[in-house]
Amino acid sequence: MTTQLCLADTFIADQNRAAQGALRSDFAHLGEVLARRGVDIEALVERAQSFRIAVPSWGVGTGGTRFGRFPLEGEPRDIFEKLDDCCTINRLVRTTPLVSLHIPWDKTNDLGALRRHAGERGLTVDSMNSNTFEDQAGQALSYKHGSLAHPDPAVRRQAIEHNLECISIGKALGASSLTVWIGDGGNFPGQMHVRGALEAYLASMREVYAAAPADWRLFIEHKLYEPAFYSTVVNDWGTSYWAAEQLGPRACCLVDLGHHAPNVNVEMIVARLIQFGKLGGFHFNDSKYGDDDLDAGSIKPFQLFLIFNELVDAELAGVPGFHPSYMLDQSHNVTDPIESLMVSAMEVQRAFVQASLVDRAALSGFQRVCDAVMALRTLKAAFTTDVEPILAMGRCRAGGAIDPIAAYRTSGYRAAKGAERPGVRRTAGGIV
Ligand SMILES: [Mn+2]
Repeated sequence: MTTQLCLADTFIADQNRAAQGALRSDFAHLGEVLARRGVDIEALVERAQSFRIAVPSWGVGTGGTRFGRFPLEGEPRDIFEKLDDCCTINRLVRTTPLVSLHIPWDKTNDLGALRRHAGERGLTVDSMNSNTFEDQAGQALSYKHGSLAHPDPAVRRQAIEHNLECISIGKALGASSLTVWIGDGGNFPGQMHVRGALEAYLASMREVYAAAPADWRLFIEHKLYEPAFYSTVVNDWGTSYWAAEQLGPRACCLVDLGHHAPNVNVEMIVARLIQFGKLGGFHFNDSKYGDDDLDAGSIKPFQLFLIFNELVDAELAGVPGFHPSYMLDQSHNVTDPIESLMVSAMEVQRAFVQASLVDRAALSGFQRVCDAVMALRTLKAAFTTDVEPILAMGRCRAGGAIDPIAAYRTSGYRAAKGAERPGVRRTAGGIV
């Protein structure tokens, strides 16, 4: 195994050898099943291989909770080492050549070296993420009571300048979007002037929007609650949509699956944002109660499928301006983050391929005659199809692993990094 760069092609090929016979057999069988449904399995492999999703730089470190943090051996200590881990993920799953960065956590004084480091590992920076939800060492003014929506214009100015710096760093790294999530909100009724805070936020965002390059997009990420528990300034998709409309065509909405009240129909939100031309992208994860940041598909795989049903439907319908960015946003205490990110990338890809299997002509027919039973059965026929041989074949042909988790565990990567990266200092978790 090569630990200097990433996992070697020869190692992955060796790992695949034993599983290749079973995969060929499963793939041939699935091909026959799908052929009876008029579906070409090779077209689905191509679709699976075309799927791209970004991993978050903050996700390769162990996350924390309000109660504590339990570092893992060999955690990356800076953005260069984070990219090494991202490279390992991509080499095994082959769908994650994109990385989202978080400033100031990923700051470096040599952006040229960082861009080269990413390029040498086959990685591209997609979205920059600003951070005005915590204070940094040496920072002049505190974000304790807000940032872009703070009542004090001096704090707002500082938060605007931080976002402008993120854009500037992103330009040097070849990024194409800025994702803004703010922790601004109130914990007590009356603490914050609700309309005034949103006006202040919008005024701040106008400056950020104006500074973003013409070919960039500005993603607005809403969140129902946390860290503020009574109200947040950008609390839901309606507020996000309104702000994006006010800002202009390059501003759009980002949906983090964990940022809604329990039982909210997220696929409806997705469909609405598509229809209104403002769906910018996703932070995929899963949750039972709140912003749990569990691996995608852990709790509600059918919801994930239904979201992709809307996305694939919009893609096939050729909805103008439809090109959402797919990103993961998760960070854990109890798993190896590399394994969790691989699992999530594969689960989101699985939902994409399953949604691609929906017989849309049949579904449309059942919708026209109001046949709810057959409409749902049409969706379930796609959802219950085990597309794993398609995903595995796509990975294998692209040089990735048939079983990425098994290959990763066999590689000894974590233990090797434990030896290479002693003395892990505290790195911030990501709960946004
Ligand atoms: Mn997020």
